[in-house]
Amino acid sequence: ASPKIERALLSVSDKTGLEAFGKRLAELGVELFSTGGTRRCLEQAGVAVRDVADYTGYPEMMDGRVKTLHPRVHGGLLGRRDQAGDMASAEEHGIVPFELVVVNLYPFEETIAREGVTVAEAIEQIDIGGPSMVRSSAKNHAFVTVAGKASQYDEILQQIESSGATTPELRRRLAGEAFAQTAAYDTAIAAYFAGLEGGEGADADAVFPPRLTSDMRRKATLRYGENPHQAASLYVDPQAGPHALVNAEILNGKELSYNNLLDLDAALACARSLPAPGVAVLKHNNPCGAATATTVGEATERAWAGDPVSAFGSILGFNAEVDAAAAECLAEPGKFVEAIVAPGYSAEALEILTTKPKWKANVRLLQVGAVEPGDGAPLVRTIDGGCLVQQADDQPDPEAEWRVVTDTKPTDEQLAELRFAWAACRHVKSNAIVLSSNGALVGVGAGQMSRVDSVEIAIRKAGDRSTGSVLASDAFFPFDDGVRTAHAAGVTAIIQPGGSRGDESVIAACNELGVPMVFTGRRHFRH
Ligand code: 93A
Repeated sequence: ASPKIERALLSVSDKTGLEAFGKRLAELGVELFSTGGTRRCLEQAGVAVRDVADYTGYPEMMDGRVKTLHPRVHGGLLGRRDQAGDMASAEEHGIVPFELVVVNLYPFEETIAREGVTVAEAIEQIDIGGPSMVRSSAKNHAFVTVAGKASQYDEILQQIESSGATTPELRRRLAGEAFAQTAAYDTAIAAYFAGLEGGEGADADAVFPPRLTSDMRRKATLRYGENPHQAASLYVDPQAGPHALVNAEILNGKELSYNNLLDLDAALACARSLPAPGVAVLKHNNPCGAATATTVGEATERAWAGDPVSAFGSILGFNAEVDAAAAECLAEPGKFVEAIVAPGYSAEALEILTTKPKWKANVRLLQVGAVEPGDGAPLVRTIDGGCLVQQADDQPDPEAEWRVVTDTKPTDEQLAELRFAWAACRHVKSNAIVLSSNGALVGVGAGQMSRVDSVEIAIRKAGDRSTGSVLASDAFFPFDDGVRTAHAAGVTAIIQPGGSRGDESVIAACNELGVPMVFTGRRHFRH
């Protein structure tokens, strides 16, 4: 049976919500014990509370380094109510059991984030007693409820109000959250020490600290992963901004799946790169269409037309509000979309997209409020036994570094088209080739092991539309075969990073064929 909550131990650095919580606990007849600062805060709010020092018989000492590290505290947290031996020891040593423990830790990460903090100051902010209490309580969650933040207070109060105790399910969940918190805390400390050692690790820490050391929280258990036999969850960064995908408002549709989230992420990233109003149509994490136009409706139509067969069941990313014209285009007979992410939807557009019962029941509509430019945040990918971290490839290219390497110069129209193709190309899996015309993708060759295969696929996809199009390649052409194949299909201009040993022969081929070519000097692999 769950023990009645009679005694609580509170020791918090972040005192948000403390007064109201303590007050209510006292009203419910819970006897409160606290460390110095927490006690003063509660007393100022008129809540009766006993000092832990008074209970242990030892004052806080060594500048507070030792406050709660005492058998009377830890015995009261770790003692098992159903073990006669534990209870006898408690009795013998004057130990009282605590049923509720409320602890959050010295703000180590906030401290090291401050400018000019010394190592000594950082070290003083390593909490020892707090994590010890958290871990003792979490281990003994069969009997003890452990909380660490204001957002957990209400649920605990509600349970005490209704039954005088908490449920085993709540105690176990809170224990898991508590261990996750102490683990993240120690990880941040370890990362800080790694940074002090200097060298490469220190540089990476300077680039990545906030997102990587912040503890990701599990937001949802997903139905399954990429396939039904794979278990999966969604974790979110509590520091993610209001316009992040994980914080999107879901206006319609079924639960999001693992693959939906993966594709929505790619669709949003692609939409971020496109000129507004721009629309990206994704399938299996690759754009099969993308367009920019003067209106959202037109951009939608042209993005869909990029590859209408592949677009069935696609995921769309918008960088402008979905309006009635865009919605009407998508809701036409014979079309279906899995999900859309957009800054917003007009009321009419929402109405149109949810009129048909099949759409109403299925289509996931996500609203992110605004599509902001990428911030180069760290991207983490696991590998066997570890993970790789890199900055996201979401920054615009410095166009000042582009060079026209052919005798023939691109016209202004060609240059504008090349710019669009180049913006879309980095969102296609390598080897990536895209063909575009009038601000819309007309052919995409994705994920091939040889570049010339990607060229051929892009041309085949474009069909007649390859005539007059421009081509972008995410990395250099090693040989001139790719550009010759493209020219034969009617491609009129090319953009690529350059930097191959075969550059000379590729440039020579373009000069021979009269095809202007731009080198960007920057590659956009996506593996
Ligand atoms: O310096 S400590 O590592 N030694 C301790 O024994 C100890 N006990 C609690 N830090 C300790 N705490 C921490 O003090 C708690 O984790 C909490 O963050 C803070 C609350 O102190 P106060 O109530 O004085 O504001």
